[in-house]
Amino acid sequence: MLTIYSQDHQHHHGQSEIVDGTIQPSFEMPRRVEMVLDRIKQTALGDIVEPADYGLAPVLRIHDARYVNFLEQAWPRWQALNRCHDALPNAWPIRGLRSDRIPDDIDGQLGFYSFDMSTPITAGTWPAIRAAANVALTGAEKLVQTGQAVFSLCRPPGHHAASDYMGGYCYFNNAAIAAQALRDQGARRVAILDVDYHHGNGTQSIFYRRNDVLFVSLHGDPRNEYPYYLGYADETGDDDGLGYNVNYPMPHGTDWDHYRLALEAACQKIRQFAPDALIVSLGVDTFEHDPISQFRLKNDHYLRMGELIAALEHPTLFVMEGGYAVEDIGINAVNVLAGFEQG
Ligand code: OKP
Ligand code: ZN
Repeated sequence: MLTIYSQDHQHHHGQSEIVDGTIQPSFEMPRRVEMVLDRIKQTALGDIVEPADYGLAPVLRIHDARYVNFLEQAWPRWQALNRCHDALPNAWPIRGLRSDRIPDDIDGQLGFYSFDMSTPITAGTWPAIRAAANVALTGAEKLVQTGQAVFSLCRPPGHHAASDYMGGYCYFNNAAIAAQALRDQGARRVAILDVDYHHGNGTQSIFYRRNDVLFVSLHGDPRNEYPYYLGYADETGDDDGLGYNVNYPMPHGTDWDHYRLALEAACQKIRQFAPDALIVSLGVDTFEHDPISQFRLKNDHYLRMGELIAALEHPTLFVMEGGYAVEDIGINAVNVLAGFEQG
């Protein structure tokens, strides 16, 4: 399988996040994708190529122009204030506060364009998120050209980012940008299967009123798992999109036997939709030893996951999302891809 990778992700390295009420080093670190890249080379999965540059036009098909401009300008504005740590928000426009006015102040804007404080903006964030979008877009283009499955090794991840807000380590929604690019290149229907441990709230929000992009997600139940405020089974889409959003929330402790049943049901929904292309938001934080997650999948289960996805027989683009058990992230991610190729 062809892999798309850019080393520009290395410039994005957030210093810290809040865990248990205290400041900790961020779980979302450059080594994550370097481990995946090493495993691809070790197992000779296939060629690794750099992305092309598509500019901002395909990003703006998904993201609000003011949000994109904010992301581009945030670091220089922060720096102009002589602030030397990562830019982080500290206030948000929740219930009863005004969200129809965008403040001028950088701190006000950081909160306006985010839903949590796990998306630090650093000196290298803008080039890294542009590269990640290009990695996804190059994957989409190669898929169209060859009809063969492609792996877009994106970092930072994307599925928590909506049209105009960041959160959960995500800035641009790489999978959504790729899905829209596939639509714009002639795919009539695109399905997105999100197997990351966390609900893909951003992807769901982006396509919630559309029937041309089916969103199917398997994840920790938002009753007791991040991102908490979206991902319930009764979220089935609105307007034209009614019936084109499918959530499978599962409890802490979910093992492969349970997970597999949900994945088979998810695959059945995708089969019925008969998409021209499938995008897999590939997070491997469902792993038993993931430090921030509560499912119990083991290394070999990722091979089975790949086989089940392959059985759909759709042109498939894999887009990297989460996975924080760094020593195993390469094994687990590449197991999905190898299982897919053998399946
Ligand atoms: C990103 B992706 C958990 C705190 C949650 C943010 C998690 C973002 C996950 N104790 N912090 O979906 O892997
Ligand atoms: Zn996740």
